[in-house]
Amino acid sequence: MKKKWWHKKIAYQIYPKSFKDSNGDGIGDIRGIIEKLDYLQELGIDLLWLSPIYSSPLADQGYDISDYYNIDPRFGTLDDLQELIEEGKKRNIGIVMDLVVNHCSDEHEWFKKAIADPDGPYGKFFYIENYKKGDKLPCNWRSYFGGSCWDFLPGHDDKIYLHVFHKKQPDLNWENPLLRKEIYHMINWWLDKGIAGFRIDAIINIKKKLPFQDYPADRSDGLTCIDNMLKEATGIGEFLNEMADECFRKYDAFTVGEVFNEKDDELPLFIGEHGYFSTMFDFSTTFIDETPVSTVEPVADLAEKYKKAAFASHKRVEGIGLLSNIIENHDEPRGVSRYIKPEDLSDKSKKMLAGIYFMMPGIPFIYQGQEIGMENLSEVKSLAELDDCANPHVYEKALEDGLSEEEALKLLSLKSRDNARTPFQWSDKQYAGFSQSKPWLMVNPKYKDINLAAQIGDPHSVFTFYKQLIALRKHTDYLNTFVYGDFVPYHEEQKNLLSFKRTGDRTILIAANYQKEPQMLQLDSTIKSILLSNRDEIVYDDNTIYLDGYDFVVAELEA
Ligand code: TEU
Ligand code: CA
Repeated sequence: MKKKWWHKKIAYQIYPKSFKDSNGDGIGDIRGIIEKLDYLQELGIDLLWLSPIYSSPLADQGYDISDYYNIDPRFGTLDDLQELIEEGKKRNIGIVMDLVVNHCSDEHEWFKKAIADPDGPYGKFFYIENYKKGDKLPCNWRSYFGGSCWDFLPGHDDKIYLHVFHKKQPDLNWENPLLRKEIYHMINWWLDKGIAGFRIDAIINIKKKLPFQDYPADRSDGLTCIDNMLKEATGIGEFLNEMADECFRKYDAFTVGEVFNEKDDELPLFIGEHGYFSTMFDFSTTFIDETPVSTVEPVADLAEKYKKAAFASHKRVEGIGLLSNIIENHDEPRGVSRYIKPEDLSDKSKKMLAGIYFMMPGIPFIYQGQEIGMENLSEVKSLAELDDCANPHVYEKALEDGLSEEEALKLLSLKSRDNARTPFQWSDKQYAGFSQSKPWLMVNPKYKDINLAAQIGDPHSVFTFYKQLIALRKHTDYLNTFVYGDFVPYHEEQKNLLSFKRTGDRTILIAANYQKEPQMLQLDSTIKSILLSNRDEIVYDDNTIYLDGYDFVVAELEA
């Protein structure tokens, strides 16, 4: 693999609204991020992805942008952002902005102009169709947030527009070269400010299968999941390649795509040496608990499913490119609550999960609060307690699938995107030290036990373990092996054991006992030294490691 500057980086995702509030209005902001840059440097991260902070009505928390060239006043100003970029540079931290270009806000001036003159140039920036009440809709696609993806164009009873997400997020028409030109101009304007690159939102949706057509209904609402359309849409590569040529490649920018549903033969095009993106997220483990019918039942064989998914996706890209590894993000529940059985959740098992995904090939991304082991909400009392625009759909579908109201709320405590969006737990002080006043979203009541202040000086804390993981990955003796070494699954068939080698300049064994019962791992070469573990003393001899429940170990082997 040809070496690129970002291969060895460690990234951290900030959800600005919930990270740190600097001015006491209950909303996190850019100055709050600046305050915490030293903290992020201490942790050891190199890239900082900010979820959107552009001007926005916040219908989908900033993923609905009304001005791509400005910062929402709730988050700060362009000057604040410039300061963040400069202060980041001083600490070798590159800022990665969120690029949301499948759609904009219905309050963006393009959409306002389209409403004023649907047949004019800005009408063609969107998907607008003629429609009269009672007609058949152009297609039966279900919006990701529930309901039809068509709504009346405001002020027009004879025209509708497409939105695959929220109705305040009209889809941009990428078939229109004028729209694409505007987008590329905007991207370069940001790159000229000195940012390191972009995380690219929902990008797979920019190519629609046209003309619009129905797909078989998959629920009683008569609608169809957008995936059914995406499977048949071809030609996205022309847009992505053009964007890479016009923008990213000129700046050697770092880009990470939020890509789903890609086909095997497209992988080199997406993340190969001359790919559209530097990398893309590995979402494979987020599918292991996905069920067509809503359920609050725990997943059977969690550890085995996790192993299969993660191993397969890294094998799939071997020799092609690097994935970006996550256990959670702002759209997913907390990884520790999801991938560890509730009865087994402890600092030790949290460290094990961290160790596994960190030592796989790829670029590790830490989502804010993950490094202190933040967990899901234990209970949700009512929908009103939460915020996310995706919740009502999850709740209604649960009821439709036969769950009781109580179970539907339980499902939200397991699945809602708000689990990851509660304020960062800085301390056990009021509002978890996030703000001087009541935060926009409730603080997770677990903050008294789980907070940074309690962990920062503790050699056994989850936080300290993350620091150690980062330091180990960056250690000059091992860096090359962790970044470029082969990924060799080891005793893959041994149940609830997740073990692999990374081989290159060095031979490194990673082993995790993903269950509470002890188990042994046979060795085929002797251990030279233990590089890291989540237990004071790992027990081993020349042939065997004796793993206790949830033990995690990284060891250098004799080659
Ligand atoms: O997410 C895109 C996406 O496809 C999903 O993960 C989506 O969040 C989920 O299906 C909704 O329940 C991105 C962003 O990460 C997400 O926060 C935004 O809501 C979405 O795009 C729209 O911009
Ligand atoms: Ca604020």
